[in-house]
Amino acid sequence: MWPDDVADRYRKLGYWTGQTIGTLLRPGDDRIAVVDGDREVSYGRLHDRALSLAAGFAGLGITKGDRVVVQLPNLAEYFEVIFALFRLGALPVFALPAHRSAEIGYFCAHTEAVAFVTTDVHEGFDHRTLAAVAADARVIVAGDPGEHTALSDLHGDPAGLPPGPAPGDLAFLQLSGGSTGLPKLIPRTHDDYLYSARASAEICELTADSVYLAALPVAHNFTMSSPGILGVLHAGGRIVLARRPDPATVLPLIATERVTITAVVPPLALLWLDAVAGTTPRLDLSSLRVLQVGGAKLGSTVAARVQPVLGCQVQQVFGMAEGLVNYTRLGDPEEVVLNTQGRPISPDDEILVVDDEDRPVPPGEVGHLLTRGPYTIRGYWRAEEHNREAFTPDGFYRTGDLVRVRPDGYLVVEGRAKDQINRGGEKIAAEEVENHLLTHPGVHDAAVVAVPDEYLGERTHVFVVPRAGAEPLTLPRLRGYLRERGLAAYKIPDRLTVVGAFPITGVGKTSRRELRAALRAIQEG
Ligand code: OOB
Repeated sequence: MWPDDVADRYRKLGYWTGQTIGTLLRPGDDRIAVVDGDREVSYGRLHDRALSLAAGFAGLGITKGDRVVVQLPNLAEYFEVIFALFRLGALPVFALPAHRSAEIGYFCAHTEAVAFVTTDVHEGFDHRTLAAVAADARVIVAGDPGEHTALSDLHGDPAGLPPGPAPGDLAFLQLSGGSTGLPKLIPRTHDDYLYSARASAEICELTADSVYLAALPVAHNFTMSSPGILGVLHAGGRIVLARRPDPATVLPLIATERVTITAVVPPLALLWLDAVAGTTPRLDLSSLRVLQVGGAKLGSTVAARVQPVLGCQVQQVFGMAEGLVNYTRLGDPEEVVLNTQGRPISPDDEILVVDDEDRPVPPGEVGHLLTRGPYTIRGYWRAEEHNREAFTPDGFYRTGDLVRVRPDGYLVVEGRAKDQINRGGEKIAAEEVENHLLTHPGVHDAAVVAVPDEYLGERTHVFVVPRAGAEPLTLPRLRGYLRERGLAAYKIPDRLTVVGAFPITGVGKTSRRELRAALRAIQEG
């Protein structure tokens, strides 16, 4: 957490307003907050439902500080669940719908979760089967609960609810994209997170007339607060939920719900653009004012197609769940919007661009991005050892991104120094996948690297050294193996090369980082 003097300064500067996220709900307000298919939930009803669910959770013994793993797709229930937990001061741990037993099992165990809230069946997968790895967590299901607790049965009388959390308290744990063997958890407070959502809503010019389409998973930081669902609730606008982000689902929703702003990752932008360009007669997408694109680098050619094809502005968003978010601004010249990843939210976001020895590079040159500020964490949750590497002694977060800062203060992302694959915005930690591969009886050694991909930006390529005498390793077999281990589908390697040995790097050392770099170099020819 922030040193006291720094926290005082953020309060004095008005960034931290001393409110909790729950204050975004508006009792008695009949305007629609959330649209989920034919269900419409008003601000007032959401407030009431969140309180009655908080009472239900409290009845199960869930209390302040408890962790609750939440894995819900874009459903109206998501809102009552998170606001109920916020009210209690219990901490949601935000899993993604794509996570499977490997991830959910780890989140439940690592956070010692008291409950796991999920759905019945989504995209053909029965999430109730994950109960097997939920350890001691009570399993609560939105939809058909099977043998578990039905979310809908939990609502109770909120009269005797205990006092809620303080604004400086933790609000939830968000997942890090990660570059380590096990995913790290990001502790965000009410004060810091509300600031980023509120400031983002201003930057994106949200008003009570804004209609935000949540196409990406609601629990991701982009959808949650950049400006996302919390930014919209702050502005008093309306959130429309898309169950999945494919053009056939989202384009009709944009037309019928008169959506004004939405957020996508670059491959989705491309998919939507191609779908709209190929559609006759065209749907009426005239309500759309802003298409936000982030999570991975957007090519300027794709960016340039947004205005002519969709008839709206493109906004580049370069953010991270650890904090710092950069936006191009709505009135920015085309050159800026097409070629940069934006500038920070806050005048008090501190940006350092340094070389390998943490020395500042000359202005305008590429280097490692370090950052500190009023909504960037000072450490991962319960990860003291890793924090010593991931943060500088004076509290800067090492983003792992390589950037340059233009004279106008806008950032351009030039690459990455972390051992991560950014597969169309979905982050994969090389080491995490390698560790799973190393448990395979036929695998002696494994290295996972990113390879460039026209559509996704990057895909995963795994190099494997087989164990002598083992059955031949094939991509389908390894993929099947990883799926059986319960790894999320997006982490399962796209390509495989079996090699006799790994190249010895220049210094004769085989650090995994150098090995990955060497393999990537071979791969790229
Ligand atoms: C967002 O958050 P995360 O935590 O899933 O991933 C953060 C990482 C960044 O460190 C960077 O490596 C990459 O994703 N990234 C981008 C980018 N936006 C994110 N790289 C290049 N260009 C961009 N525009 O991805 C996230 C969080 C909040 C808002 C938007 C994205």
